[in-house]
Parts: sequence; C-alpha cells; structure tokens
Amino acid sequence: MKPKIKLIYSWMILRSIISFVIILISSNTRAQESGKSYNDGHGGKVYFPLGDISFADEVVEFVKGDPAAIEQSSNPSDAIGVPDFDGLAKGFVSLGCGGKLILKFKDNALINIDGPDLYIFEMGKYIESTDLAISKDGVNWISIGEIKGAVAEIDIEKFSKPGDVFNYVRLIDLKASCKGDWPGADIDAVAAIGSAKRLSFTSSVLFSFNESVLKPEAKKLLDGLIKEIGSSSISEIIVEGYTDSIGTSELNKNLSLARANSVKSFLKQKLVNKPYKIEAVGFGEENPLMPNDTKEGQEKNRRVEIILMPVKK
Ligand SMILES: [Ca+2]
Ligand SMILES: [Ca+2]
Ligand SMILES: [Ca+2]
Repeated sequence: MKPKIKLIYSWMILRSIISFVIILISSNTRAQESGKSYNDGHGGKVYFPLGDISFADEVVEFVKGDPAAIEQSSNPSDAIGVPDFDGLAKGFVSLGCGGKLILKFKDNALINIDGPDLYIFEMGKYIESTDLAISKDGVNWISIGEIKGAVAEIDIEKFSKPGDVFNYVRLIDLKASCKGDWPGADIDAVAAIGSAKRLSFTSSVLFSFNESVLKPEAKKLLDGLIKEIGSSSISEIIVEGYTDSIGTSELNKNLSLARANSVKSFLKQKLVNKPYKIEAVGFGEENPLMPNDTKEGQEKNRRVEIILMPVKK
C-alpha cells in the first residue's frame, strides 16, 4: 500500500472506532435518563428527574374530613403512584373538609435540590389550600407552608440542611371549600422533584446472624449496585443500617452502625477513584417498616438501605 493510502485507511478505521465509542457513550447516557414529564392537571407539565419512582409509595394514615367526600373519591391509595386522574371522577382522593393524609416515599426520598422540591397534583379548577409538612421518621414534622390557588409546588430549601433526607409528607386540608360531593383538597398524586433513589437490602443476605462482616455472596450482590452507581450522576451515598427491636437499643444501634460501616468500606474500596462522599449511619431499631411483633416483621426491619444523592444542579 502507498503511504498516503495507508494513512487514509488508518484514519477511516480510527474514525469508525471514534463514532462507535460515541454511540456507546450516548446510548449509555440515554439508559441512565429516567426523567419524565407528567401532566399537572391544569394544562401544564412538570418534569421529574427520577421519573416514576419520584411519586409517593404508601399511605400511612388517612383521616377523612367532615363533611367527607363521596365514597368513590375517598380512597387514599388514589394519591399513590403516578398521576392518573381520568378527567371525570376517578384517580384522586378528596380529603374532605379538614381531612388529613400522610404518605411515605419508599424507593425514593425527598431532598432539597435547586428550585422546587415537592409537587402536589391537586385536581379541580383551583388548587384548594392545603397545609404541608415533611418528616424523616413520621414522628417529628416540619411545616413547609401551603399550596393554594395556582401554586402546587414547594421549595424545601429553608427547611432542610445539606444531606437531609425526608421520607414522609403530610397534607391537611385548610377548609377553603367544604361544599358539594368533593369537599377539601382533591389529591391525585404527590411527588418529589428533589428525589434521591433509595435501595433496600435485607440484612440476612448481607450478614450472618449478629455479624457485621459482609458474606461473600453479599459482595456479588453489591457489585450489581456498584454498576448502577457507576452509570448515575451521584454526589453522595448514604448507607443506613437498621435492626429489629430484639435486644437492647444500644446493642442494636451499634450493630446497625457496624453493618452500615462494612457496606461503606466495601463501596469505598470499589469506588476508589470516584469523588463521592460515602456516609454510614446506624439507626438501630428506629423507623421499622413493619411492627416487630412477628418473625416476618422483624426480618423486614433488619436491613441496610442505600441512598444515592444526585448531583445538585
Ligand atoms: Ca416512589
Ligand atoms: Ca429546593
Ligand atoms: Ca392518582
């Protein structure tokens, strides 16, 4: 081959390699993007960086107002998951006059990002005044103001410290409209625009009884997590340890912290060149997922949760 042709030939090969790499990178970026926009019920759209998991996952408490709404609009689970108001009378819950609803985030958590963090999908012509509060543990509440008129979103900046993670939202109807079939606020969905992904691992798959050294199989399991972490834009990882309520609360706290620290060390080792801050917290028997009075409940409560904090934009 003449040198010039050889040069052109190698350039062509190099070019195809470069475009292949670009395709790989861009398809990878696309795979990470879980963000999605949803109709706000008032003619607009709202964008959620984590897509479907941004929405509240569980009803913790519902106290119907007085007067209450008609039966078909009084089911609090209609406020769970993505918005699904059908434009007629289904898909939302009417709190009733002065009604109260507490929801929990399970596969995500509410955090402060730049701009609004919490969004309430309130149906109807005007957003009925509703008092909002958030909580980490479902016991201690921080009031964050109200939604009303055309405002359905709230910035929690003023109410949170860096690294704060909230798991509960409480809505109380402020009795702005107490007449008709649907008195009180009409809630289709509740979602965290400021959202961190939360992953949960049962302790028994990670550790032997009362131990805090990772089982060999646990390392394989966590390798999957490392892959997921590698493809997301994360600023910080929080590892939380939890136990059941058997034994003293001090022992439980120590065990849960030791376990969280084991997972933290493993992640640190694997993510050695990454800039993430990794933190371990031991909650012991706090924040149980189920009552501790059955074997099943105890097993559910013994867990390690990992929160992936997104890069603050
Ligand atoms: Ca969720
Ligand atoms: Ca914010
Ligand atoms: Ca709904």
